Amino acid sequence: MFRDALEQAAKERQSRLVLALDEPDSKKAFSVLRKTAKYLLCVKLHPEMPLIWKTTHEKAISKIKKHVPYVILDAKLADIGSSNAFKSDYYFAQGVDAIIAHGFPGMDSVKSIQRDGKGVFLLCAMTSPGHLFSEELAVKLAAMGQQLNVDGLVAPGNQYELLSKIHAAAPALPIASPGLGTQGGDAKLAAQNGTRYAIVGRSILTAEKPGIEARRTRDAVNEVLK
Ligand code: O7M
Repeated sequence: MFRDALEQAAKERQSRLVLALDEPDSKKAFSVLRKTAKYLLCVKLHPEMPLIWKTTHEKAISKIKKHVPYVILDAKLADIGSSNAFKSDYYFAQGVDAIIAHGFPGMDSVKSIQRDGKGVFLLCAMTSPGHLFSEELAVKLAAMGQQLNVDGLVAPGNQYELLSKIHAAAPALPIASPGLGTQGGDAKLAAQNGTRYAIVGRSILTAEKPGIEARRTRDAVNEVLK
């Protein structure tokens, strides 16, 4: 399963840090990637980013994979099964290794993204203020992820109580958490509450020394999850 491959890579690279490559200037994006790659596990990419960089998904993904082993696509798919299926067919064919999906359209919609050797992460709650994911819904989504045996969950690294409830509802599934740094979450506290992979964008992308910031975040998670 992709889940096992990711965990293996985390051990080999001694990093559980996922860089959110949310930088519209491609030169700057790849400069940060080069400076931080040795501290990273992999990259999370928004599907629009290759278009913003005026390139193709295939080219952008293969360029990223010269630096890190995996690209997780933050597509947040939330459609009916047949539409989720053709979207994920397309993205996997471009070299994406895993796709992030919403669960609220139901189990069949998520199932239609699952492929042998490819990953699916199920989003259980969001980091944004005023989000509408109640604790009840978040826990239900986590249980759905466990039932579907997805590769992991996405849960907010800036809401520790909710994060730990999501972790308790699906203890077998690794959690990837955004919401760290710029959005207020602390990587070490998140790891203590169930985060296994830290997703970080702006606090690294805008740092004067991105490598130092990446190393600091990587070390904070590793302190808890050695
Ligand atoms: O570290 P930041 O705040 O600059 O970036 C966080 C990244 O995580 C950014 O790419 C967001 O789109 C994404 N994200 C959230 O910030 N909050 C969420 O609840 C969910 C995500 C996400 O990755 O969803 C899969």
